[in-house]
Amino acid sequence: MKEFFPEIPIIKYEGKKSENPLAFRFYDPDEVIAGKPMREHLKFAVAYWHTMCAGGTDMFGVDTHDKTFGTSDPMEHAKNKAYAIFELMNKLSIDYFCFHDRDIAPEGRTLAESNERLDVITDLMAELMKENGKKLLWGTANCFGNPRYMHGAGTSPNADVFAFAAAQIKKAIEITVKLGGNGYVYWGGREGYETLLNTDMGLELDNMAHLLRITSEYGRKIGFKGDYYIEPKPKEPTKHQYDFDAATVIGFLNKHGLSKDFKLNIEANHATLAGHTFQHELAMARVNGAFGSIDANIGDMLLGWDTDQFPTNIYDTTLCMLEVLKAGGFTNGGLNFDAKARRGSNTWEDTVYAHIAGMDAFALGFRMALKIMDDGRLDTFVKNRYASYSEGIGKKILDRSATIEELEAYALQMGDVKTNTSGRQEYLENVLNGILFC
Ligand code: XUL
Ligand code: CO
Repeated sequence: MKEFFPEIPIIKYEGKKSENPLAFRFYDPDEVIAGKPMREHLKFAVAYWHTMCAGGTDMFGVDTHDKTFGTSDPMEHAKNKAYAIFELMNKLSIDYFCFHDRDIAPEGRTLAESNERLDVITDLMAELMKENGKKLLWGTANCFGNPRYMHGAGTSPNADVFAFAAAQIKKAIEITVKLGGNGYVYWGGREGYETLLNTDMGLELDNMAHLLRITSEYGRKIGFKGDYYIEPKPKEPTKHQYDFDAATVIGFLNKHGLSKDFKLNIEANHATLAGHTFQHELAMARVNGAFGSIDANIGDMLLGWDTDQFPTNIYDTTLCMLEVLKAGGFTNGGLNFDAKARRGSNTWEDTVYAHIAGMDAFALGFRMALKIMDDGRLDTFVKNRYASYSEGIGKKILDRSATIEELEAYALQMGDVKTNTSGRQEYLENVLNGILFC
């Protein structure tokens, strides 16, 4: 196999005292914790679009990180990226990757040419996956980058665009199935609007549901056994994205009879853009039976956009992993680093440092989440807080046997609520700190 990063060694676990920047301090892939190796609990994935494609371009300047892989020929470039991502995954002990169709093979002049290019690259990928023992966490279609999608894909006012998007997604599902993908993601790229002065919202939402239905049914027909995910995001690129947050998407799926076949891919930075915590979005997915996968990153609270930074905040990763454990762990999902090194961090060493930082942050968060569960104080507190539902009128409310008349008679006889116990928020925050740092 061609080597693209001879300067990067295989990253090993050296324990928390290590000061070697090219080593893990908390992530020990083969350490068995809670019944299985850490790599199976965390299921890290490399995001093709950031790690192999994005070179740091922003509104004010061109790429700072050279990702040409030594060629200007588009297909040669695509092949080199494939070799390079497997080398990186091997060196970082990452078992999974995720891609958009256009990340792995450049778009051709026609849909047929684009599809042929995908066939060539996915043949190579299938070989590389086998050779290196790597798996596809999920695939997706980029139905937002090309100018044809300027008004959306499934929600475009132009029926030709809807047809093109359907065909593009069909092919993206086919290659996901070909590569044994565990999941397929729909992120509503430009599915939203800028102004209602030019928008038929009802028609757009119904069309979006129709596109999800026909493409997901097609996937099942050709043998897709994995999970479909919707990835909520409230804004960017459009002002009003239809898949605003977990609750909105769950309501939409229920309305259109799609909830049986769709789960959610929760992204940390999308949660905070929606005015929620990462933990809130994960909990909302979990309590609705829709928890699926995670795009692991973090935003900057001082900036109002999707900065897609590598996650290094231990509170965030701990509370995230606590939710994952409460959901029973990942099944088909995992932790995909939908994250990029900063524009100023423009070397491959930086990309590797960034992945190490994210993996160690999640590994530490996972260890801490288990510690919180073992400790039990937070869980016990929550259980006791709802103790009034375990007997008397509360029990009758919970088993739904109390009628409205019975509740009224109870309230009349009570006169008023006599006690309301403290929520003890500050005490609990301190308990959490104690578990994390003592
Ligand atoms: C965009 C985003 C996407 C999806 C896949 O904000 O998160 O990269 O994860 O289309
Ligand atoms: Co994402």
